[in-house]
Amino acid sequence: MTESSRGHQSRQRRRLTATEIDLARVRQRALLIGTTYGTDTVEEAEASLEELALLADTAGAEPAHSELQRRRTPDPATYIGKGKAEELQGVVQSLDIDVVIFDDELTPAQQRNLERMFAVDVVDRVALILDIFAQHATSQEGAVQVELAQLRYRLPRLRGRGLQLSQQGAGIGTRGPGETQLEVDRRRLLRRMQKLERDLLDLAATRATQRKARKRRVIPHVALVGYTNAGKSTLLNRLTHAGVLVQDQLFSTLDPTVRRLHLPGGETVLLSDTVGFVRRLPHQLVEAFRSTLEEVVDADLLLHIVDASAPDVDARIHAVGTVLHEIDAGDVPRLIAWNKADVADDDTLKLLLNAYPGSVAISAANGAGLPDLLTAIGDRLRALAHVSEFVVPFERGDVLAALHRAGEVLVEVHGDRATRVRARLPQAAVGRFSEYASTPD
Ligand SMILES: Nc1nc2c(ncn2[C@@H]2O[C@H](COP(=O)(O)OP(=O)(O)OP(=O)(O)O)[C@@H](O)[C@H]2O)c(=O)[nH]1
Ligand SMILES: [Mg+2]
Repeated sequence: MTESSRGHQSRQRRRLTATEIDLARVRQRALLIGTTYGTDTVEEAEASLEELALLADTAGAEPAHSELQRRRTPDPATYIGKGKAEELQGVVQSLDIDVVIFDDELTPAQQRNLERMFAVDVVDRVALILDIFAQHATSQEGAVQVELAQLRYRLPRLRGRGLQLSQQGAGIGTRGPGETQLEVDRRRLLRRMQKLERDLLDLAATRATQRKARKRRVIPHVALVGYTNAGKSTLLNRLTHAGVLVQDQLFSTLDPTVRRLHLPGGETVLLSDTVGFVRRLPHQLVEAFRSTLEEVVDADLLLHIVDASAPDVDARIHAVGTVLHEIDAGDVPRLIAWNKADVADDDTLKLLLNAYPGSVAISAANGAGLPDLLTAIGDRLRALAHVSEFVVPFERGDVLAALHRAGEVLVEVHGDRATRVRARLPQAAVGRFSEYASTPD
């Protein structure tokens, strides 16, 4: 398409009716701006900017141009330097840009100043990620969580922007369940947030009840975690035929799914899939998704799925570690699976397998390495389980049966009035039998 025909289209687009906005969204042209302020290396800033283009694409915008600014400190008024901003004004016009997306979080004042300069919408990485989540939220809980995160993000940005935004068409950073709230005053916004928080507590209570029921059955729980698009849902589907949506897009999965999985050693575990992580996942989202992410915090073992074909494997592993730490799951044991082995470089795979002892290479797509992965999961869970001794009174056959169900009974000696049992139990189950625990002689 030539520059002039595109310019013509975009002028037409601004006159589209509301019903046609969906189509117009698809063609929003984005200018992406990254900086080296928050990153250790230029490569890391570049990788982050490339990822921003993927995020923009997932949100429905067309990344038309990217700029990386190398500067030591952000400008308080315009984030990038004034000179650079003026230069980019020209780019916005010549490339017919509809939205400028910054890779870093902007202050409300910076955002306002830049919008005035560029005369188009200016959003940041946080708004972009929130926007994708808003588009992908399907369950009631997911929708409430995203709306709450959006309102928390918008609240400090509301002043002086309400009118302006209410007159804009829907675009990145302005659409989603909360958009009409921009027209109401701060008090009503806060009331809405309080209501959402209450709703979320109710929904979380239901989830907690389900989780408690699962815990009573003391089946070990393995949670899939990893960077977005690593292949978590593909793996869950392949192992359990769960039928979870798989897409070559970021943040396809927002809602947790739990399925039973049978291991080669005969054990059954629960395997759960949930939202993927990304560099600098907005803290508003992490906060809002806390109840969903409890699946991860409560797990016996985290199965960390890493896309071994990604160019920045280390940075992604680090980003996942940061989010896990943020949700208090930093101490849950982890097993790494290098996914997409079918397309990853063989030498890279070898290096990764060596660098992370106990890790396994797999392909969720073609099934390679999955038997080894299942064996590794079983081995890790057994290693994590505790061997304890119990004395169970003769008449409590039910307790004896429960011990057999909960774990692996290693030794069972029937005495006159009681049975002595040595059993390997998952950590979560030990407490349930504490009444019958015996101190080894
Ligand atoms: N070549 C190859 N592609 C894979 C493999 N596993 C997954 N994919 C592809 O990677 C993309 C992402 O897969 P998903 O399973 O949706 O990834 P996810 O980790 O659940 O992603 P989110 O839910 O978005 O966080 C899809 O296009 C899959 O087809 C694999 O082993 N090899
Ligand atoms: Mg998924």
